[in-house]
Amino acid sequence: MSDLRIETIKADITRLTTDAIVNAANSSLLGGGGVDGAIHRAAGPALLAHCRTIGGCPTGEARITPAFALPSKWIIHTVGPVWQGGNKGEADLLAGCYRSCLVLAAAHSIRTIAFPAISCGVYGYPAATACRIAVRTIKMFETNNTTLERVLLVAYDDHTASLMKQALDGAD
Ligand code: AR6
Repeated sequence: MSDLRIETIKADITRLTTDAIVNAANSSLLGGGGVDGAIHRAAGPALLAHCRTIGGCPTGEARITPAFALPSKWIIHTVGPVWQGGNKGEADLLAGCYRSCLVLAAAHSIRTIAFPAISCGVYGYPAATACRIAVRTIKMFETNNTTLERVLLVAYDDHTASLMKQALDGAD
């Protein structure tokens, strides 16, 4: 069981100074709308140039890049599932996103990491369920022998902020 400190805030993730921020990307890793667009705009064109060398990322996995012009050091790009009704493995894939990001963070001696609500925008995942999956997966992450200390769940709107708070309060 994890001894990570998990907190939630309402913020623009591109402004945060955590060691890493997570991008809710698509499998091309070549940018898009939502938080992905905001991160690419704020990081600058060097991010896209770097992402072109990666060759994409499957749903449920993650890839790490420098953060270029952003205040954080790293961006961990993950590809959430598109919500298709809940019977297409969406929950496992979403949990895989959080886990893969934490594994990469641990491998890069990251202490603090900020997650947006992966899949809860364009990809249509019901946000209350997604927030519970996020909290459960982070709590289950084994932090023995890692540098990880603190995880921020970042909401961009009031509704998502209250769902993240409920998920945290309801977690055992
Ligand atoms: N800071 C924090 N959270 C944000 C920000 C921000 N600056 N901007 C949006 N959000 P979405 P997805 C929230 O649609 O559902 C892209 O086009 C937003 O309110 O960004 O995983 C990619 O290229 C929502 O709660 O990501 C993919 O094609 C959450 O971030 C696709 O969208 C996720 O919304 C991925 O869809």
